[in-house]
Amino acid sequence: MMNNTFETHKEYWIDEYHHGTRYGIKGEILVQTKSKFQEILIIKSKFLGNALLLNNCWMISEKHDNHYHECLIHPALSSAKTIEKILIIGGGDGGSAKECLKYSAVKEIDLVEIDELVMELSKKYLQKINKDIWDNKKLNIHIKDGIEWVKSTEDNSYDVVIIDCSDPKGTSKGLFSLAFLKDCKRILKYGGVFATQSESPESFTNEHLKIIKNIRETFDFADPMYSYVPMYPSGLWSWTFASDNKPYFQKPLLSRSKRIEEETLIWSSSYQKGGFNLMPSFIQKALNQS
Ligand code: SPD
Repeated sequence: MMNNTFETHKEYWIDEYHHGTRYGIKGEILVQTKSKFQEILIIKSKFLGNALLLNNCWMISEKHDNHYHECLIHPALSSAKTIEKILIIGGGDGGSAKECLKYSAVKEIDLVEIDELVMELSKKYLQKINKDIWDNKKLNIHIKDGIEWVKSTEDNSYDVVIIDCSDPKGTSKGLFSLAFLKDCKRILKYGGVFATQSESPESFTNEHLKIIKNIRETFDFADPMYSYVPMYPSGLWSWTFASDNKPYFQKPLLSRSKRIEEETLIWSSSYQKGGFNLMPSFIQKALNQS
């Protein structure tokens, strides 16, 4: 939320308000507009680079691109049985697709983003995040509703399904529902991995618990991995991975992870092992009770 009046080239504190606490970044406003779906604000900050706020919630900054996208993508892509065909729902800033394209075994990515304006503005203002992905022949962009996309997709279509969305309200709410998760399971191939951002155990406790419960109800195996994205409420964040038959996501394949680790800033297979073991005790207890 912007708590000052707009003036070009001037810096303001832009805050996400949550439970009476402010999570703010100081910066110059580059874009302030509204799409068919949401309010969009892009700022330029000295420390975090350009940063995107949707409906008053921080989404990403150039500085935290790796903190968020590496943790969403690499546990899934380094471990699924095959990784030829990937589906990304959301991810209009391009950060998730960029991480997927680091794997030479990936042949095709369907990126399904509902808000064309977020993607267009990300192309212009978040180039450090999406780099040169837009011309990559492996990337198919679909400006469509992700829920409808999975509903109309044939069984066993994808090796990995990634949900890179905002918090579970508004257009993103349905991306955490049981009906949607069931479709995700149905469209995954044998040995496939599902991955979603799953909120903060600290600042979105109820949402976090509900997401894990729904995913565990849908798939044979599901676990959250924890790490930090300093710009998000509380800084502590989670990503939940799921698969059937075996918890594939727990074991990165050395043949893939070795090369990817050369390029990452945050993720590595040993970091991931720690992240899966970082579940706060109160979350563990709450999950055991239900
Ligand atoms: N509260 C922030 C949750 C945002 C998760 N998605 C960010 C999108 C980055 N591609």
